[in-house]
Amino acid sequence: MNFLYSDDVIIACSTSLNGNAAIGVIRISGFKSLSDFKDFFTLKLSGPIEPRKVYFTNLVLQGQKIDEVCLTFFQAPHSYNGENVLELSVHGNTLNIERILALFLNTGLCRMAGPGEFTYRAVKNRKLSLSQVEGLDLLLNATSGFALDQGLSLLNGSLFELYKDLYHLFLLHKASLELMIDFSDDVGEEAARTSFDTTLSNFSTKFKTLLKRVRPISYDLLEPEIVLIGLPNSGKSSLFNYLLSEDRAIVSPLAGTTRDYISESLVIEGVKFKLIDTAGIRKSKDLIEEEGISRSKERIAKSFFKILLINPLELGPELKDLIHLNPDLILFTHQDLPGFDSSKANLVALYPELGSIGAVSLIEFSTSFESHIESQVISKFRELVSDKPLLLSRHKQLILKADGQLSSYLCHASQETDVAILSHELNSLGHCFSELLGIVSPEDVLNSIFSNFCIGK
Ligand SMILES: Nc1nc2c(ncn2[C@@H]2O[C@H](COP(=O)(O)OP(=O)(O)O)[C@@H](O)[C@H]2O)c(=O)[nH]1
Ligand SMILES: [Mg+2]
Repeated sequence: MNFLYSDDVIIACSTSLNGNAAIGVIRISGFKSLSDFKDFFTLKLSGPIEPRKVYFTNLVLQGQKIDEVCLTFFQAPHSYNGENVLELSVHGNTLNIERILALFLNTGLCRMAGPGEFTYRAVKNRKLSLSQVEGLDLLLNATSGFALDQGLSLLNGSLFELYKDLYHLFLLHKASLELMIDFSDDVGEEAARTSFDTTLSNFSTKFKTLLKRVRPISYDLLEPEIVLIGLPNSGKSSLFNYLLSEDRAIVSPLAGTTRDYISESLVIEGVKFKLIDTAGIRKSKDLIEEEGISRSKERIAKSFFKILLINPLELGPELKDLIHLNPDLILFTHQDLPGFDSSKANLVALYPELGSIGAVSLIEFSTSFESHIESQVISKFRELVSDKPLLLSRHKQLILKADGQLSSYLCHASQETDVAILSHELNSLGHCFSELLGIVSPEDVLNSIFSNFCIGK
């Protein structure tokens, strides 16, 4: 990432430039003195400007008024990122915002910020830890109220406090181990051992509350996916289009029409899901279709809600595998066609489990069907998020790694292992927590987080 170590003056619009709005926020960060910008405002910036106070002023270029703006100065180190920051609320027409940005850029006083560069400086100046930045990223890109809450909780709320408390308990235990190694003679062996046991128990009890929030499930609740699966011609693309209220996927009686998966957003009760139409699963000699089928299988494994569509009039040997994927909902299509009832009865006789998994026959796509599907999806989602599982995979992985290391440490601690080994084990555990809190931040982690950020944040 090219901006990681630069500290020149940056500018960006921090609101969206995707359409006109009432107000646009432009921020300039990293300048030495506010008076560098004195020629741009009718307000006297060379005089005393009170930090954090909003001033109404005119933005001017060579005496000509460009816009009326609200100006706020955040003085270092009491700003979002610890630098001097000038924040302007300007009229939110994108043309106006771009004109103002160009005006500042043309003077050479600043350059355009990279994605996340303001926030990176907050990390550099120790205003935010890496895990807080991840919380911010989650907050800004959340697709559900649950993810919004978790982002905020990680940015400056209970989840961040939990991480900090855990790290604090860890450090207390680390100190007690050092006490046992170096000062048992001073405090007495028994007192040192008691302190060691108590601090370890406090730490591991607290750790368990965090561990409970890591689900050993493979699917992603950050961008929850609903996948439509079935043999070719079972009606997947028809249902996909119906749920999206548009002709997005090609519907055709020719088996193998959908050769890759297609995904679109579907909002149900304020939660943004990804609806995925897959290639019908069948043996194919067509290389492209075969690749599509294999990619579809990957999506199926990741998705949190699987809807299996079955046309009892067109069956194939692969249906067995699809039933074994444990779909959340089964829909029988083509009920309007002759022979449906007997074919369905034969199928249910072959697979009795079809009778038990909320299987419904579909006469035609209708709003009641749509709400039936949507209510099943949303109730599963709500149930899964009810115990607030952690969303960020980096955090989940580190907590699971810490769990393995803690188990090994507890085992050594109970066996009166050599203190040098204990100390080594504890350091490995500590490393997991430093990474979790973002005290130690490998550069590839930094890169992957900040590349996700929008410009202006
Ligand atoms: N009669 C009838 N035709 C259907 C029904 N559902 C889908 N079709 C038709 O079946 C064919 C295959 O549907 P499509 O959605 O492309 O299936 P996919 O291969 O699973 O994506 C199309 O001609 C659809 O119009 C249904 O319930 N009844
Ligand atoms: Mg299709």
